[in-house]
Amino acid sequence: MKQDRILVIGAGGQIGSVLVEALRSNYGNDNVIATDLRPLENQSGPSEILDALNAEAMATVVKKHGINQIYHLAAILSANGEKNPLWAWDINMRSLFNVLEISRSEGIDKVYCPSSIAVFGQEAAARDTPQYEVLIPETVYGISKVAGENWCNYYFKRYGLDVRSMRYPGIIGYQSMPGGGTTDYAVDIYHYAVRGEAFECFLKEDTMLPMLYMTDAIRATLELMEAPADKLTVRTSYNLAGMSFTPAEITESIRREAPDFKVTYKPDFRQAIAESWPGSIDDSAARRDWNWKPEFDLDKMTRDMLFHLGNGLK
Ligand code: NAD
Ligand code: AKB
Repeated sequence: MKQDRILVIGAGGQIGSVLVEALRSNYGNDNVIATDLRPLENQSGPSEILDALNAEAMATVVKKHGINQIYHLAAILSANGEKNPLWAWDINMRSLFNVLEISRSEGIDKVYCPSSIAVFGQEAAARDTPQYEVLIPETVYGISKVAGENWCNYYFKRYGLDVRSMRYPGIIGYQSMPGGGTTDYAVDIYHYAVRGEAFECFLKEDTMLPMLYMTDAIRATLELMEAPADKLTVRTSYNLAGMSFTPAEITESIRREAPDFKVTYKPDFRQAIAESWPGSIDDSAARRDWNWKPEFDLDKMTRDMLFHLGNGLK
């Protein structure tokens, strides 16, 4: 059987840094090439600096390493994107076009390009948002993800490129820090809790958002990528859900372990972004097609986060 050779683009980010290690334990350290704009440290396998906007450099890395699968994780997220919309659009779209075109021309077997719950806007159902829903996002990030999903679907239908995608909710993990999104507060809050510091939340206490623990997100990614192609009925991007909670609820969950933890609320521009997103997601298509099932709820995640960040608080 052919040995898979995997290129990860944007490998230094919140998800990439964890996914690379998971891929290396499945496929072998030397078979996963981690790349990012910035130098990657503490690597257990090969890594390179690669600007995803540089098509020629990307093609060279693909050929040099005999790559047959690409995970494209480089992107500008929701909050950072709103600070400079045309810059965010350019990076998110141009990097995706490079990945899709090189994958097509180099005969790549499988491509992974994640999307986000940011594809939804105010017109979408606010609870249990269905797989096929009106998509009118209110951030440039969301617009780029809607366009990206459709381009992935186009390359699948037109060229037979096996592109797979899921709409991650906010991802929470102890291994890495988030990179400029609206759900970042739900990672930061744990770091403040283990340091015994009060936390100022940039969202209102009752703002419910869909979230997913990193352990589940990595497993979902690997499961989707390993699923038989003929089982996949969604080639734009699968809805994915883990849990939903508000800042008040995550605070209560942390207080069950650290009763003195203090949180205040000072909503900023990210409140409007959060309010344009659904509070919960219907992921029945993912459950049906590739047996998706999350394992972590809020309290289980809290215990695991506090254990890893602070070795438990009690
Ligand atoms: P991140 O911001 O933490 O990491 C992105 C990485 O891409 C960074 O290391 C950055 O240096 C790199 N990068 C940026 N521009 C680049 C370029 N031109 N060339 C090469 N690398 C470049 O993002 P993340 O949270 O790890 O997200 C990964 C993917 O998952 C993105 O597509 C994101 O939209 C999606 N996603 C993430 C979340 C989440 O909560 N983290 C939720 C939904 C979707
Ligand atoms: C963000 O907040 O921008 C990301 C996402 C949900 O896509 N975490």
